[in-house]
Amino acid sequence: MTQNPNYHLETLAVHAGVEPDPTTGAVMTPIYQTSTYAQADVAQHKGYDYSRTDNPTRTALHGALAALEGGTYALAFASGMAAIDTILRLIKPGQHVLSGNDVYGGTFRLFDKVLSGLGIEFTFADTTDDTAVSAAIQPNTKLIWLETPTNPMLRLTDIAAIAQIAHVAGAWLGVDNTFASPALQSPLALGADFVVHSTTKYIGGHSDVVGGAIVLNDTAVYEQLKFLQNAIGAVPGPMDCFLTLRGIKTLAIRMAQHCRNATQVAHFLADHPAVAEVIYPGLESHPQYELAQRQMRGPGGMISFILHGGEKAARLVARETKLFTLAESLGGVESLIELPAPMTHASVADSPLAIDPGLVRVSVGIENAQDLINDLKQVLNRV
Ligand code: P1T
Repeated sequence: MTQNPNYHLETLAVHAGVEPDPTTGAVMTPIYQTSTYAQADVAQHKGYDYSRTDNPTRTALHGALAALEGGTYALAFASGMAAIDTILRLIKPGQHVLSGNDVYGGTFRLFDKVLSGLGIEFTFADTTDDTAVSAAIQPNTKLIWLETPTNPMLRLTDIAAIAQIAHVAGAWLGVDNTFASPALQSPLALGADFVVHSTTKYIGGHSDVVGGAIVLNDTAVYEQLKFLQNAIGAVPGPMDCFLTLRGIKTLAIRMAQHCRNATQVAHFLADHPAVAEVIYPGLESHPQYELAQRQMRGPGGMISFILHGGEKAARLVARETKLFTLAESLGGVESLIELPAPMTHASVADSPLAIDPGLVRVSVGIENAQDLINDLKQVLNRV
């Protein structure tokens, strides 16, 4: 069923990649908790041989991820960072990567502190501005890298427009689709060459597993990435693949509830006198509201906001909510709250990408919206 292009996302999320187990008929793909596989003869084996190279639970996950993103191939990794790092292994010393200037702190750290030292050139530019992207292209630009919406400023980039700029320049476009999830945005259909996810977030959806994914269409590049996946070895274990597959089944209904709840929470925040600014792609006040309507199938579950009381008030709010847990990460069923500057984005602190220390980021979960609003209200009324 994985190959049927007529199924909708809700159906793909439940079925794609998962076939009844050939030996037992088990409806859910088993956790093939094995490192190795018996072979019939020496060096003539077809099929599975070693679980770094492949594992049936991972194969099922690959099928599900490819189908969700409308791609031909998917590869799963031990983390989102491992997925991003593996794509960057396609870039050679002396080549140039043009990255968005508002990306996850860990992505910036990988580019700036690890890969720059290996001779890859990086420029950080505002990908929300086509002119700035065109101006930053160099003759050796091989990859444009962006997040949309970005973490944590929730800025949007017009994927189709940047894909065109990338392809005219002979470069690839990689899009980190973690914040939107495949339920809300399809970068490959808009011209991206790679889609990446931290499956730790909405795809896994339950804050119980760390993982990453790459989805793409090009067969030759897939073969290179598959080689790199095995050669580097940052693969997820079978249990992690199982948990991610299990999470995927409810992706569509979870995302619908994340969007509904976040919309209500964003409106509440926008109306509260303690709040100076709310950033949410579903609010008409978002500077790229029109692009959000055009490019995304929903505004998502992430909201960032700034309080009139600045950093002190932000720290109080982050500490004193009850339902919103003070924690890094996002995209799980439970609501989380954090301050990006000292937490998830500490690694950009002394760079041009530094985040306002008073910015609060919330990942709105699937609880009851009024309960979430009441929780924020009890603390906002005190700042
Ligand atoms: O944590 P990991 O699975 O390795 O994924 C890294 C990553 C990649 N891309 C985006 C957009 C991300 O947000 C992340 C991880 N982000 C957090 C842990 C966070 O709290 O923002």
